[in-house]
Amino acid sequence: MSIQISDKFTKNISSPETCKAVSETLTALAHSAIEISHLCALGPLQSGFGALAGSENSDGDAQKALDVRTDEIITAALMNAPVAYYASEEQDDIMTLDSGKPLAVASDPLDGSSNIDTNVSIGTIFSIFPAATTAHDSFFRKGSEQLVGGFFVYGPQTSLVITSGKGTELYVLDRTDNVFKLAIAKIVISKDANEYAINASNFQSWYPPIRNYIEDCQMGAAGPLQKKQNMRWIGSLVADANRILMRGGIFLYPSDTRPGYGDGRLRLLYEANPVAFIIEQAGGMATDGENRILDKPLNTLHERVPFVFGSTHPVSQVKTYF
Ligand code: AFP
Repeated sequence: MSIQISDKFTKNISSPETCKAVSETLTALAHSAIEISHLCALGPLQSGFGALAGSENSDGDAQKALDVRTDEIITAALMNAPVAYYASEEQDDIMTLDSGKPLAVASDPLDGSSNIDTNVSIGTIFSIFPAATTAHDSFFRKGSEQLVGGFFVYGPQTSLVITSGKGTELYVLDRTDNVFKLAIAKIVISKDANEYAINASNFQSWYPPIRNYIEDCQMGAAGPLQKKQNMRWIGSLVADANRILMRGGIFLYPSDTRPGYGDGRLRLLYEANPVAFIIEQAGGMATDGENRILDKPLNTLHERVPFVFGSTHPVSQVKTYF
């Protein structure tokens, strides 16, 4: 057993069959995460680590060898789980594993991979839906229809943050027996916070609402926010999201004027949706700057979405700048 799933987590899942299928799928993903964490921990000791795979993903991003290897590990694991369809950042189209199975999984197998060579925490983000009658309909829906949202972090701790709609839990891998164990039964994000996360090098490309908000953050106590603000930007979504879950704050990856960034950088299906589900269940908020992420229908498999999430007060404040 690679994870001790809490009763509260499984209790929230409607039917016994779906609950069993979700538990089996989570166990398969946890087992994959243990293998992936070993690969990340080996780092440069493994040949070709961090090297480019010589291929590109759906967005034309150069794929790292570990991106591709991680996707292979997860694909193999899901083939032995009750999963009908799999959508991955690393694959152009949806994979049909077994159309008779009850679940559909979307994943960013290795988010933050541009950090692989720098020993910064990276992770695997995933979303579990009930399988629909077709592969397309299993994913082209609102994020509010997710059964489960989760992400693994490969960092000082190998951890799993997850929700099934009744609060957000933290599991940590106990390496003495290689089992993910419940560490925090209910994560609660502080309503207010004085820490913002954004890639400030894009300042010249931001549209006025975000530029004005960040200028107010930089003015701190002398400005309308009336408090000194701190800034953090790790450049790894799971690491920034994990920090915000633990100590509050706001994360912003807005749309900007750069070519290809008209809808920001992060993907709705397998990045924003699962993180938004987790953040809301921890008492926070997740929007595209103005509108709730989980209400947004998916129109293209790898579509991007401007992404603002974290403590309720600052995320609500950002809305007033639009
Ligand atoms: P990579 O997977 O290419 O490293 O991108 C990571 C990411 O999708 C997300 O984890 C970060 O929050 C964001 O991109 C960082 O983007 P910038 O490099 O533009 O700051």
